[in-house]
Amino acid sequence: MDKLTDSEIEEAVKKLPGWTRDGDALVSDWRFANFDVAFGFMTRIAVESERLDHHPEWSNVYNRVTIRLTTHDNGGITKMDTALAQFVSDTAAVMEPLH
Ligand code: H2B
Repeated sequence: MDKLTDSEIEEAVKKLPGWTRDGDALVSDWRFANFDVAFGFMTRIAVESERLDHHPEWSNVYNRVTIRLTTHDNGGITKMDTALAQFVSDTAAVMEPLH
């Protein structure tokens, strides 16, 4: 899996609601109504991560979920990260994130 170039990452981030670039990773921060919704969001992402065999670095505090996506196998951002980021944004969109 090839690393994306700087301009490919820039283009991808423009189309990924909630995501920014932080060096070799895509990062996002989400808040929901309560822990139950936040954990449901994480569960959906966990299932998709297993399906893709591509896993997030993340943390959860009550209703807040912080996610960092990078491809460990080659130390950069790849299409696997943009694919999972898109899934995360699509999933968040139906779970009424707080702003
Ligand atoms: N997740 C992430 N984020 N990056 C990887 O390089 C990666 C992964 N590699 N999940 C996968 C698992 C690899 O270790 C297994 C063996 O396919």
